[in-house]
Amino acid sequence: MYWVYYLKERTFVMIKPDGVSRGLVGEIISRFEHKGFKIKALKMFKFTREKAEEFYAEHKGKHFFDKLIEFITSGPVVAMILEGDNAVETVRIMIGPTDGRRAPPGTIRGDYALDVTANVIHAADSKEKAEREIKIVFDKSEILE
Ligand code: D4T
Repeated sequence: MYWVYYLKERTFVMIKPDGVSRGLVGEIISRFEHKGFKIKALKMFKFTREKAEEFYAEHKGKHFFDKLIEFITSGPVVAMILEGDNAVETVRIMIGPTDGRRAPPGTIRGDYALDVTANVIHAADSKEKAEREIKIVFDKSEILE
């Protein structure tokens, strides 16, 4: 018997409206599954303006805030909770830097994004943010133990 031990860290990931409309949902989820993450929750929904402003509250007042809210409410998103060793940092490495034009090939943004707003995917950048975002998007009953 071979046992794999890992720390059960979880993170919040969201495929943005451009990723959904371009048909990248399956491809992106596959990457995370192939890497070894377990999906603990998954749903497709459309942000209301109010929820979007709550989700991105830390960016309120920044020059790109209105554009960001317009974009994230423009169509459905696919949100998920991924669990695995070092999930927060490893998923951030897999998605690449914010600006798709500068993201290295092999990262999700590097392979699929050519913009800084429409950049296909979001992932929490700390454990605290992951828990905050999970609370905003998921009901407890939607999350596997
Ligand atoms: P997210 O939160 O989507 O994973 O992005 P990052 O963590 O990589 O980047 P961020 O918090 O700096 O930005 C949040 C969100 O705003 C959009 N954005 C950002 C934008 O439209 N214009 C900009 O100039 C910046 C910096 C993209 C992601």
